[in-house]
Amino acid sequence: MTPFTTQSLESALTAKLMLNFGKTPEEATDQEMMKACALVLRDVMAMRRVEVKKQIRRQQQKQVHYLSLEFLMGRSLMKNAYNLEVLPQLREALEHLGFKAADIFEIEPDAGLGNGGLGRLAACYLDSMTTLEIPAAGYSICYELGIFKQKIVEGQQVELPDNWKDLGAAWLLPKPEEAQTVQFGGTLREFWDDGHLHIVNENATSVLAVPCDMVVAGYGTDHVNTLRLWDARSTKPVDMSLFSRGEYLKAAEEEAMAATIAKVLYPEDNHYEGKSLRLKQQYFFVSATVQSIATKHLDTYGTLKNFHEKNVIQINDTHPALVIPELMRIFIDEAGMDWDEAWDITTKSVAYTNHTVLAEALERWPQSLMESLLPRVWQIIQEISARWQQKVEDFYHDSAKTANMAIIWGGEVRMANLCIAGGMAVNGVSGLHSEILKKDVFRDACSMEPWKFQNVTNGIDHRRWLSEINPGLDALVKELTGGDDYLLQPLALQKLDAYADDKAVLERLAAIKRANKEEFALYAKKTRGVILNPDAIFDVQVKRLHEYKRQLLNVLHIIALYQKLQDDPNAITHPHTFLFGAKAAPGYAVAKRIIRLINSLADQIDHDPICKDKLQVVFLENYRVSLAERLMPASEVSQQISTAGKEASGTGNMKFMMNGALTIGTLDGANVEMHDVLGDENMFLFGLHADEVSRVKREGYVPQRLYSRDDTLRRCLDALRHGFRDGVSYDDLYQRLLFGAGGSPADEYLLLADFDSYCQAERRMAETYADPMQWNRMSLHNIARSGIFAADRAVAEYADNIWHVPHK
Ligand code: 26Q
Repeated sequence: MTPFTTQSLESALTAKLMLNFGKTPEEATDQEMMKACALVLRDVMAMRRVEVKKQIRRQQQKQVHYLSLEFLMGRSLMKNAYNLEVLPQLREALEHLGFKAADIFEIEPDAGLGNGGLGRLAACYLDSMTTLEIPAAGYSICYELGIFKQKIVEGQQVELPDNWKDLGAAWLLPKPEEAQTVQFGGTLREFWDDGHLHIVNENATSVLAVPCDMVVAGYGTDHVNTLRLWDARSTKPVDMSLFSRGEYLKAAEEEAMAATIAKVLYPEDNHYEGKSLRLKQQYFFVSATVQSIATKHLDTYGTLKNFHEKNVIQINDTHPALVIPELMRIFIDEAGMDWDEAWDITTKSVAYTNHTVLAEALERWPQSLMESLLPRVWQIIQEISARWQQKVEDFYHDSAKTANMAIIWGGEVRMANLCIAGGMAVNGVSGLHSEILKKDVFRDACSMEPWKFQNVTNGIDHRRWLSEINPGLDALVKELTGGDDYLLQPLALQKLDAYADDKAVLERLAAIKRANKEEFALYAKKTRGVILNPDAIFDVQVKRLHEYKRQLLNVLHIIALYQKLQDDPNAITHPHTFLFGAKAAPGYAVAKRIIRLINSLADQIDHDPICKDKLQVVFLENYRVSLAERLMPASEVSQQISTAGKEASGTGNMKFMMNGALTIGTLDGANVEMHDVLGDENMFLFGLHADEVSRVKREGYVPQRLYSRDDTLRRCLDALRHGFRDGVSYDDLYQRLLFGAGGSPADEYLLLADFDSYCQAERRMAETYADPMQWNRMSLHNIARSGIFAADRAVAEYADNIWHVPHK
C-alpha cells in the first residue's frame, strides 16, 4: 500500500521543515528540502522496520548477513520514493511547495562508500534481498569520506575529498545503545578455572563501534532491511587526571585510533595494499558485526549452539574474512564451546564470494602485523591453519599441494585459503570466472572439497538501472509486455523479442534512445560545458581505470581512426563520439598516465578541423553512480574489452545491455553469458579467448613481432611516442607495450594481440549502425534478453543454493 497521497506528503514535508529547521516551505533551501524528504521517507521505513523485526523474531526466521567493506549506494531519494511507490506523488508535492523536483534529486550527494563493481553489486543485492522479502542486513563502515571526487586539471586526475555526510547522513539512524567495543593489541593471559582454560586480553586498545542504520525499502512489499554502517568513537574522553595512573597515553591512543578508523575508504580497486589501517578497518567492522549478530541471536534463542540454523554470513570477497576467527573467538572464549563444536558451527555459517583472479588483488597479510594487532585472532588463525594443513596432508600426501593450500605460509596469512577452509561455499561471479577458480586458482582445494564450489553469475537492480533511470524505455516495455510484470519478473522482458520485425516499435525504440542522447548532451553542456553531437554514435567505456580493462586498446583504435581520417577525410561516414569515464587509484601511476593520454587525444581531435562532425573524444570527469544513471540510457555502444580471463564478471556490461546498447566485447566474465543468450548476431565479439590467452603467454608472447608486421598498429604506437598538440610524450606507455617496464612483461594484457580483431569489430559495428532497422532490432533483442541479469535472479540463486532461506 502506498504510504502517501500528494496532499499527505505535502503536509509531512511542511511539518518536517518546521520541526527540523524552523522554516516554512517558502523559506527553506533546496538542501533543507532534500533533508526533509529523506526524513519523511525514513520515518515510513523505520516504522515498517519495527514490524519486520517483530515478525523475524516471532517466526524465528533465518537471517542473511551480507558483509562488505563497500556498499556503493549512490543516491537514495528517488530510489526509496520509487520502491515505496510514491515517486509521482513526491514530484507533485515538491512542485506544489514551490520546488523543482529535479533540483532536489540532483542535490543529493552519492553515498560513494565503494570503489566500483564489488561495492555496487552489494547495493543492488540489498535491494533484491529486500524485494524478495528475505530477512537480511548489510554491514559496512560509515566512512566519513567515500570514494574521492575526481577533477581533471590540465588533463590529469586530481583527487578531492568526498564529504558526503553533510546531506547524506539524513538517511542514517544512529543506534548508540547498540554500540559494541572492539579490541586491538594488548597481551594475552591464560588461566585455568573449574577445569577450563580461560584467555583474557589485557591492556588492549578499545574502540567503540556505533551503528548508523540506513533502512532500505523493497519494491512491491512492506518488507524493509537495514544497512548497518559502523562509526568509530573513542570509549573514553582523554582526561588529564588519568595521567598519574598511566592511562592518559592509552586514552590518547584510543582517541587517535577512533579518529582514523572510519575516516576514509581505501581507493584501490582490484589491488591489495598491506596497510595496517586497512586491517584495522576490517577487524573493526567484522568484530562489531559478529558481536552484534551474536548478541541478538542470544537474546532470541538463549544459546549460540543453533547459530548456523538461524544465521548465514556472506562475505564479499576476502575483505571480511576475519569473521571466521572472530566467530571462533566468540564461540570459544565467550560461549565456552570446545574447538570442534565452534568449528562445526562456524563452517556451517559462512560463505565466500570471490571477485577477482588477479594475483595482485589476493589479500595476504603479514603475520607479524596480525600477531601484534590481533593477538587472540592470530592464535586462532594459527590453530585453524595447523588443522587445515594436516587435513590437506592426509588427503594428498603432496608437499606442493600443502604449500599451495596453506593458510599461513612464508610469513603471510592468505585470506582466500582461510575463507575456503572456514566456509561452507565458495562462489565465482560468472560461469567463466567460476570455472577458472575451480580449474586453476583454487584447483587443489576444489579437488579435495568439490561440493563447496559454486557459481552465481552477477546481476543488477533492473528497477534502478532500467525502470527508474530510463522512463521512456520503461513506458515502452510496460506497453509491449502488458503491464509492469517485468518489475518483479524480469524475464518478462523476453516478450519484446516478438516485436523484432515491427517497424513502428523499432522506430519508437530509436526515438527513445535519441531523446535520451539529447538529454545527456544537454546535461553535459550545462554541467561541464562539453558540446556533444546527438547525431553521433555514443560509444562508451566507463569503469575503473585498470590495465586489464584495456582502456588503452580503445585509445589505440581511436588513434588509428584519426590517422585514417588524416589520409582520407571521408574515411568516417557517420559521426562517432567516444566517451570515457574512469577513476584511477591515486597510487596507480600507469592508470593516471592513460587518463592523461585520453585527454591529450581528446584535445588534439577537438582542435583538428578534419574531425569536425566526424570524430570526438570526451573524458567525463568524476564517473560515479549518479553519472552512470544519466549515461546508460543514452549509450549506444558498450565497450567491454578486458583481456579474456581477467574480468570476473563485469556488471556495467549488463546495465548497457538492459538500456539497449550493443556490446563490443571479448569472451570474458559475464560477456560469455550475454553471448549465450544473444548469439554472434546480436553483439560484436572479438579477440582471444581465455584459453588462447593462456596458451599465447605460455608459448612466449613477443609484441614486437606484431609491431613490425602491422603498419596500422605501428603507426598508432609511434604516435604515442610523439604525443599530440599539448607536447606530452607517451613514450612510457609505448615502452610498456613493446618492451615491458618495472617488472611487468611487454604488453602484459595482450592489447597488440587483439588489436586487429578489435578494429574489425569496430568496423562491423559502424557498418551495422548505418542500417538503423538492423541496429534497432539488435538493440531490442539486447533489452529483451537482459532479464537473466537481474539481481533478483542472482539473489534467488544465493537464497536457494547457498543460504537455504525462503524467498518470494
Ligand atoms: C583489498 C585489500 C586492501 C585494499 C583494497 C582491496 C580491494 C578493494 C576493492 C580489492 C578489490 C576491490 C574490488 C574488486 C572489484 O570490484 N571486483 C569486481 O567485482 C565485480 C562484482 O563481482 C565484478 O563484476 C568485476 O569483474 C570485478 O572486477
